[in-house]
Amino acid sequence: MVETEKKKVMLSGIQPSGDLTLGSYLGAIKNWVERTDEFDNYYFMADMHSITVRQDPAALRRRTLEQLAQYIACGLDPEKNTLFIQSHVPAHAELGWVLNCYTMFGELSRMTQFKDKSAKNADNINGGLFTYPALMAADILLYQPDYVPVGNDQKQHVELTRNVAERFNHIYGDVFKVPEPYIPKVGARVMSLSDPASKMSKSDKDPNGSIYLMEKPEDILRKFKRAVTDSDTEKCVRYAPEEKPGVSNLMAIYSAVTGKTFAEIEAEFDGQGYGAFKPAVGEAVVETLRPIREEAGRILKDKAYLESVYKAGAEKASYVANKTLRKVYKKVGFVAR
Ligand code: ATP
Ligand code: LTN
Repeated sequence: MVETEKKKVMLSGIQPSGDLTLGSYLGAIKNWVERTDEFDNYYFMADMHSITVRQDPAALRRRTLEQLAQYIACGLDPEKNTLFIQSHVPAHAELGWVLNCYTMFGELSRMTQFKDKSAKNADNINGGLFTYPALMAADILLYQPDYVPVGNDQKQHVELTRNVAERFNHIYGDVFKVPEPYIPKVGARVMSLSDPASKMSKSDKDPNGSIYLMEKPEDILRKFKRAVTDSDTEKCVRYAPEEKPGVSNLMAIYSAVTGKTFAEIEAEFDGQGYGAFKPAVGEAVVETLRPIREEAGRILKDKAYLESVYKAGAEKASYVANKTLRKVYKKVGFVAR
């Protein structure tokens, strides 16, 4: 017990806005799993964030539970990681409101995700989409984490969180720990199979670009066979992200799932064209995802187990979050309940 208290705190979340992809796994969840014992961990389904874009209610509920089952199937042990659903911990909404009042209109206007998402959803540029980073700051600051592992696209939100925390601390004293973003190595950026210039993403309109964790092996193999490679003349398997982004992305995926280095991969496919390489990557990915898909399927059928995990997670998370919230309420001048 004493030992866990000394561990540094790590926290992150993913929106259940689409089915998790190979990118979510290699870029985020796999790293979380590897750091389980080193940190005191909080990982959540950011369902409150996902309604900033219109969702089908039944699909949102299904994806939230599937995401939890997939977290566990990927190796996140609920005994060692606090896994919870954001909307089950009311302190997120409560601190979110307070932090809205300490986040500037100008700061929010500069967020690139807001600009991107408002361009994509021109008919629904709602207040939540605009103030989303204040809720994200609350998600983070409630747990006083040391590190927040996120992809590059979320770095700006973590910087904003730091600014809000510093502003608040400057007025009221040391209330929040100012967290560091924890950005994975460049190699962890998995690109779309149909467009190697853009990130593999769970809300991509083109289903051929993304590999989903729950996808059938034959579909995975088909997508890898059809993956865009490069139109250079040499047609050999060589790691060169600038010149050969398609092949380099496939090499990065192959390396991540087999543990082989780029030199080993180049040697393995020396003298062979892309025709041998692409199915080999597909097979390796199928074998990596097979146990995850099977385990997630089993967990999903056990509704009582899933419920026990998210209830225990919400309870543990609420305990920690409410401590911070009480401090904040007192500092800003609310009368104690
Ligand atoms: P959306 O399409 O809904 O915006 P997304 O698929 O781009 O979502 P996020 O939910 O923004 O993914 O990402 C959750 C976390 O997963 C990020 O912090 C990021 O680290 C990681 N991640 C997602 N996609 C990739 C990818 N293709 N490569 C590496 N990491 C990724
Ligand atoms: N905004 C993030 C998801 C997210 C998050 C967080 C990540 C919501 N709250 C707190 C880290 C910490 C996204 O869209 N990927």
